[in-house]
Amino acid sequence: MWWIAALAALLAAGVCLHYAVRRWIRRRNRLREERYWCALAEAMQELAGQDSPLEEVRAVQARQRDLEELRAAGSGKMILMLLGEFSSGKSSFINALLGEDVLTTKIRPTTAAVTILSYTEEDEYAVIHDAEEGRTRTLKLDEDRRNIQYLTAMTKDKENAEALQKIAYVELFLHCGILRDLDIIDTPGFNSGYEWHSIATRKFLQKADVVLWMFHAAKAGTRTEYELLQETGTRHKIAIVNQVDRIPAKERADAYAHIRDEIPTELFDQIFFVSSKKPKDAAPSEEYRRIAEIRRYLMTDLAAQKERYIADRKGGFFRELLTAADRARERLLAGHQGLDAEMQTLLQQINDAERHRVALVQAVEAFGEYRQDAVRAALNVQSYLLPAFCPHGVRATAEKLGAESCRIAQMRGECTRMAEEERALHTVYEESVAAYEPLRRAYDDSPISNIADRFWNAVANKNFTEAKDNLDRAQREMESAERSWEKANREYGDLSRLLRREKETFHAACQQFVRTSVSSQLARQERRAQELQVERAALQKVYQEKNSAYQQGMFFLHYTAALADALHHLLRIYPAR
Ligand SMILES: Nc1nc2c(ncn2[C@@H]2O[C@H](COP(=O)(O)OP(=O)(O)OP(=O)(O)O)[C@@H](O)[C@H]2O)c(=O)[nH]1
Ligand SMILES: [Mg+2]
Repeated sequence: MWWIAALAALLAAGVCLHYAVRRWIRRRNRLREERYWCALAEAMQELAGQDSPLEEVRAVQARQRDLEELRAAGSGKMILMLLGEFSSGKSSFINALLGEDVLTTKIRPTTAAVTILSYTEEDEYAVIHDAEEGRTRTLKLDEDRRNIQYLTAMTKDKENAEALQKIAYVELFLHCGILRDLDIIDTPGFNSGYEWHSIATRKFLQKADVVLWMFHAAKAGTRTEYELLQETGTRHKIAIVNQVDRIPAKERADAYAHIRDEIPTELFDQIFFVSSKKPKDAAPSEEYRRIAEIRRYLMTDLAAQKERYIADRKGGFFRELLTAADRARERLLAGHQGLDAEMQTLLQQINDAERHRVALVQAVEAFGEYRQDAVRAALNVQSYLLPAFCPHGVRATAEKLGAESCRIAQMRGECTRMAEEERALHTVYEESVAAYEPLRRAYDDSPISNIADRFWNAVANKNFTEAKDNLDRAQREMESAERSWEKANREYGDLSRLLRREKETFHAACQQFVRTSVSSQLARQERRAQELQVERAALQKVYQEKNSAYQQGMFFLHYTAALADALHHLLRIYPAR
């Protein structure tokens, strides 16, 4: 027997271990999930905080709201939403589900605001969400919950009707046990004649895990807003045919078959025939008791399915978001490479423009110096031109004649003095002989030395007449030389004036050259340098724009990478189906 006990103990230990391991895995997954959800939410928030010109990035940003809703859905209870025509019995069904008359039910359109029923341990209260500016008010509920009626149901009171119109939705926090595991949303009926009811209903459709579509047994074939079912993200859709107690008992089987034909059963996962009205004096009918069955079904089977629904939804959502993030990353990377190349080109252009500009500025400065040099050089040219303009022979002759003229003038004075002393020549003979040598030397180079020689020969021969003749000839020669000198001097003066004029003309031409040709060239270069500076500034502006787009791209790349990383981890926990 001992081995049976040992086997049982082993089995029990194995089961315990199995559950312990499962618990540990779940706990670890929960912790990991929490970590990656945080990383995901943070990356999403960063991404959503910046405008992007890229459609792919905007597609990722657009999923932020879905992400928040899914996160909230993951942590919350199962959400049950009731939809259907007005007076089909939605509020009555909820009351039957709760086992208490909480909501107002009337024969005419009644529910006036989307009403969310949730659980509270504390005193019961209502939170009213106003349509305008998203304001909320909290209101404690009366003992008998009478004020629920004024918050959610239409009355004949016009003032109250107007006040109700300003309410977006109402949350009721109640003590009802079923609400521990389930949030229930009651909605105003379709075709109540109030457009805002449909608008409010649509808002909450995405949140519901299960939709109960309420049909009035007597009007089940009425055309209704089935297209709403397409709008919902709900996993489970149940058709409830209510008020079957209105059909005589013996006709019910036929009526059910007829109703099944009338309503599009393919749109629903299940169909239930119920009565939400508890008979006052008789025992609860089978159809009324069916509501308790539905409650059990909701609380057990569907609640168990909910985790799977949410896991599927998460997996699907993560996969979609990852695809969107990958697309955005691809686009960003492509743009990034393009921008990188553009920026390199721009940088090259900016540097080229700057190099070109600096070169021009240096050239202009150098040219400024060169200009002065050029003027100086141009003016210096005159000193070279002057001798070029002056025929060498004329000048040399003129200079020589000038020198001769001086010497002849001296000789002439000497000869005059000698002629005056003619009579006493014999007494001055000795002196004349003494004077002969220096005079002869002086006249050696002179063209009139022959005359002088002859003069001195005549003096030596005491032939004073011949000496006188020679002296006269010498004088004539000197006069002729003087005339030649004057002529040469005049020519030289004319030449000088001509040169001066040439010099002035040349100087003016130089100035003109500097003013027009050089200056305009310099001005052109200066202008081009300024243009280059403007071009460079424009290029720099474009570069800055590109750079900020590049930085923004880097920012998006960083956060889409963080997003993808978190999504990869989350997809390991919630594999997409
Ligand atoms: N006989 C019978 N009457 C019902 C049943 N369910 C609801 N009623 C009545 O039908 C009327 C409308 O019920 P409600 O619960 O207010 O209907 P509703 O769908 O919430 O209507 P709205 O809020 O206007 O959209 C009320 O007078 C209810 O008493 C039912 O199963 N049998
Ligand atoms: Mg109602």
